[in-house]
Amino acid sequence: MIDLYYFPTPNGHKVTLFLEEAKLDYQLHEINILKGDQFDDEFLKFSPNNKMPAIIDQSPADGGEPVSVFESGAILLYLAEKTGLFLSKNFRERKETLEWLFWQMAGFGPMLGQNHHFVQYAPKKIDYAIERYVGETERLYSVLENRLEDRDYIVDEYSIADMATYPWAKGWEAQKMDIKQFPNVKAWLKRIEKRPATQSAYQKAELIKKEEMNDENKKVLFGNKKPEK
Ligand SMILES: N[C@@H](CCC(=O)N[C@@H](CS)C(=O)NCC(=O)O)C(=O)O
Repeated sequence: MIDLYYFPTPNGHKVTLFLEEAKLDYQLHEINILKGDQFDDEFLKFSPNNKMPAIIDQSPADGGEPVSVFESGAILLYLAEKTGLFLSKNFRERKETLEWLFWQMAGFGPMLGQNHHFVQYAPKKIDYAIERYVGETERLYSVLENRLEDRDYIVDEYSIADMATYPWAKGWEAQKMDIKQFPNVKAWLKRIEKRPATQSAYQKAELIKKEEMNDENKKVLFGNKKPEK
């Protein structure tokens, strides 16, 4: 059994995509990042960066004590190694999957995160920041577009690299991307959307109510502060 500490955001979806594909038994625990659950002492014991997702594997491969994992990329890799799924055992394909997983974790995710921040949430519209992050988003979509030329998935077979990238690319409209410029990405998004496990993962997300962002929860999320009681 896997305990998943989760909120329905792109980084959270990465893990439900895996768990649904692998049909692993798991339980969702809501970490409402708009209300400050990420600062709770109990959560910080296994997720010290005060961010979700995190997991606790109650039956780890070595048969020992439960194992906790934080950071979505580390979680995907942990689950792939636990199950033997979605990470090729072929030496070269495995290397490529990890390259693209790290590309998502170090580039695509963080840059698109800044895009979301400056385009949607920043209290002041800062043209320089918007141009910088929308431009970087466009560059990263072009990299993905080239990679998907003549391929169904990032490393041929559906893998943890796709699971990491899809939930972020799904938000292209809010990121000010013109998807017509990226036909390979558009077809790849459709391909993943159609997978039954993707549909179940996003249905799970619906179980958690996510309110519209207001000034109070912006203070929590962007001020790195536990809300005052
Ligand atoms: N690098 C981390 C990023 C996780 C992350 O940014 N999580 C956000 C939601 S998508 C969060 O929990 N934010 C709470 C906060 O910043 O206080 C990962 O991939 O797991």
